[in-house]
Amino acid sequence: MDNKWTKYVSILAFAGMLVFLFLLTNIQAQTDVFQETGQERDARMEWWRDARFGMFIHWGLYSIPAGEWKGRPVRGVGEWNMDRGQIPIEDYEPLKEQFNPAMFDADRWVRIAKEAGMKYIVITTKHHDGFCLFDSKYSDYDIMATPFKRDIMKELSDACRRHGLKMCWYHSILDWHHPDYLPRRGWETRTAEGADYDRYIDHMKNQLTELVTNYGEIGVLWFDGGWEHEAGMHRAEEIIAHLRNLQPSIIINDRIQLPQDFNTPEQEIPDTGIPGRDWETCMTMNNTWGFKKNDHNWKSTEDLLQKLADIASKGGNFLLNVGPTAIGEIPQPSIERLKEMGDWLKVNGEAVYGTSASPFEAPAWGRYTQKALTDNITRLYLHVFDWPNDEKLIVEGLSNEAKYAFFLSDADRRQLGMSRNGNLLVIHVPRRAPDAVNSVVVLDIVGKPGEK
Ligand code: FHN
Repeated sequence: MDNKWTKYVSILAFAGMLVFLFLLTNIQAQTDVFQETGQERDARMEWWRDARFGMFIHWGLYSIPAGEWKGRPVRGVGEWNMDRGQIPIEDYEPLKEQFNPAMFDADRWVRIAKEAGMKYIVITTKHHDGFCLFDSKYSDYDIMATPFKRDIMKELSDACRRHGLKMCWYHSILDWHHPDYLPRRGWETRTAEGADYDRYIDHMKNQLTELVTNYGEIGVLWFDGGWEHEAGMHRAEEIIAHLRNLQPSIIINDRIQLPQDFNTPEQEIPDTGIPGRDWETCMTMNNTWGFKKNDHNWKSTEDLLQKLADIASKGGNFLLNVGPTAIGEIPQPSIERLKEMGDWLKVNGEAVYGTSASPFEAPAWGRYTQKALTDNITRLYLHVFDWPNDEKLIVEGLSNEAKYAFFLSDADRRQLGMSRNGNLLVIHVPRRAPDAVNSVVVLDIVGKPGEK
């Protein structure tokens, strides 16, 4: 080889080495976050596991038509108004000029959540209609394009911090508005020509970067609408590594087509929880996520409280939705239910927060949760929905020594009498239930349930 060639080869080799080193450090940075130990993961998940109860907020332009279009009802959930009503972008987009929620008060919303006993708030930064509730330099279809012109995410995240709740972002991958998002809706006339899904992912990544860098610490990135493509098309690994590099403590759900930190059953409570996985049931209080003026099918507080206990007894979290109106108010029926849930939790929260799944199958009268008090004492919480009419509350299959039982609502912790027959423990309770919905009896036992 002459001198000229040797020079070229060494320059090439050197450049190759630089590229290799660059890739290596980048891959290293991206994979580091996945290499956490079980202990590190537990530490990262701790606040979320303890929290058990959070508020979901679906809010956007769809709160203006509120389940109708041009005076006609639109079927389905409110936030799907654009799709279900087959409303072309040029008709739907001008809603942004009407979005002016004069009654929006971030502190009031956060206080409602806090008083309800909720520990975190997950809000739609962008839903499937593509409208962004935050100030994004990558979109003109955002809150700054409305007469309101206030960054709602900023106000809410500041308020959450002031009141000690975790701020979390819902973000829709599905986007009916962005020109590069594919596929088009079946009913649309927009052409798909020139659209480029990969370019859409660049855009999504830019917006996610804004969301995790401009608003302080974010608890959860709650993806949704990933079902139209596989993880590879979403560049899910790259997106996740990017988010985790920017906020190493962030918790990510399973809806970008990769399992990540927790599962998200929707409108249902899995029969036996999800063994081996963290999970969170999200649920509406009526039939819609986004506000619909004619949806009055509210679940009762009793139902919601028993669902909360059921979920906790299976080791999950409850993310309960509110759909504020166009002027920025959480509907009154939601406020009432949340207040009542909060009242119950003020007395009985210990039986929910920081507990783990029941060691036993659900008894006929209700549910169990549990907590290790010391190495040697386990506290069982007996959530009694159906009060016994013979003054005997039966705990079946308990081989451990029972130390002490009392009502969680009893500040004096007066001991309830107990008797046993083998593995059957009888707790002697008064004729009337202390709480009509869920009376919690605390039962301290020796060892872990099932140990003698
Ligand atoms: O399509 C959405 C729906 O509008 C809502 O946001 C729920 C909440 O979990 N998620 C999607 C359906 O899975």
